[in-house]
Amino acid sequence: MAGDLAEMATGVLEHNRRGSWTCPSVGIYPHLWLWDSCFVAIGLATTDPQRAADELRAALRGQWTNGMVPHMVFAADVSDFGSKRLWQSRRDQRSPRDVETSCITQPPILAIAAWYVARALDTEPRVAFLAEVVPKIVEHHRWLYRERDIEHRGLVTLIHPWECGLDTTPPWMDAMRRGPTPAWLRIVLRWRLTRFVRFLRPDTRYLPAAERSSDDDGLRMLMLARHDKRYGFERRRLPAGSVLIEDFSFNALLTVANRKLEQLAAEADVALGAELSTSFRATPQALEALWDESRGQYCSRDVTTGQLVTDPTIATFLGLWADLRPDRMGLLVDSLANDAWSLPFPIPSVPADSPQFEADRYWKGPTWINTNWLVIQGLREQGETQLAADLQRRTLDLVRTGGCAEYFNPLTGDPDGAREFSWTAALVLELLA
Ligand code: 2M8
Repeated sequence: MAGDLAEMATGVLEHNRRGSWTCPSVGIYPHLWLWDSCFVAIGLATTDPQRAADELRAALRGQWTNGMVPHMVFAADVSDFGSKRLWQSRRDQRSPRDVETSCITQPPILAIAAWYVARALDTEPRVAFLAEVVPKIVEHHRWLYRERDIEHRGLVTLIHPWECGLDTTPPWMDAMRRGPTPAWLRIVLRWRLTRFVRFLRPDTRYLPAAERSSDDDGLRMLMLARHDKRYGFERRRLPAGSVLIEDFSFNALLTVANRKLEQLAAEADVALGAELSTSFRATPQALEALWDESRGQYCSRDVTTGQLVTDPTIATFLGLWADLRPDRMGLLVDSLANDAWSLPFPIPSVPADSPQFEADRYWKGPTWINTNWLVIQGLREQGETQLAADLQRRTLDLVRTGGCAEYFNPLTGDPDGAREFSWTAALVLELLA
């Protein structure tokens, strides 16, 4: 049985292979996405470490001279006029000259992926790999703190929901609704005219609209990207009132990545420097300020209002791997057993008792394999080996029945979204190993 599953997963990664890197899914996602490629590398490390190393090298080809690693590197042979025109990365001198990229980032799990890959490589290629990638990843972390933690609070601020990876997650959609909305967009939204421009969306050409972001959310995200573009996608230049979020899941993953990077940097003999080390130490402590006592969960903070955005989401459980305050870790583990989270096919991206829960819609309720994998690592970190093993088994069963889908209905286990999705396949390989 495990053999069949591994074979299916390997087949998906082969199908989505684009030379030295892997796209998330042929058709709907034809380019390189940063955290997707990191998950792919984590999975491939168990079967083909050299290809895994190349996957991370390909993601780093997009790195800008200021250290930023963009969330997308465009495939040269795919004409995607709309998307490339949105970013126009080459207009910024700091972007690479040989590839086109987006101008924002994504969850900072490069160091985590590099750690898994390094562990799998033999000594000689490992030394070469670390010498090549560690200085680049250090520069990326330096950029995150220099350009996105400008108040030195220890938390990185995101400027667009695409940066958090959980794109349409309720806290971000709420924050966008509060942000500045041009008059014409208010009219379009009020009269529900967005459905008339659905034909402009590439995703609904491939998948049912009911499984994707709503037209309103989609248009708001596009408009926010255009707003950010006016200010060069630079947090320092964005005017007051812009959508700015200290995102919990991003910063929790950053904490894990910082720890892995410290290990890799020591091995590769790369100095982090006092400033970066100070930032690394500040983050876990700063994350505690995002704890919402009344609901017993971690939340993101809206930098503009200074308020926590308290809609419950899967993000809180990513704190487990960050290994924050022990009493709070215990509460998180306990709340996984609550009815709203403990659905037949866990873990939903939004709990079932939330008014925003939609079982089939993208990041508003479905179960995703990457977040399950991250929670499994967190449960292991907390010494909850039985719970981790149980979630691992249920995750593998879900994919065994539904295939390597992008996400799954947490009530029925039915597959949703793209059907041959790379990070689902890759993380299955990791879980099987
Ligand atoms: C989704 O995001 C992209 C935009 O970056 C999209 O909606 O087109 C998200 O699920 C994101 O986390 C993921 O990296 C990307 C590619 O799989 O798709």
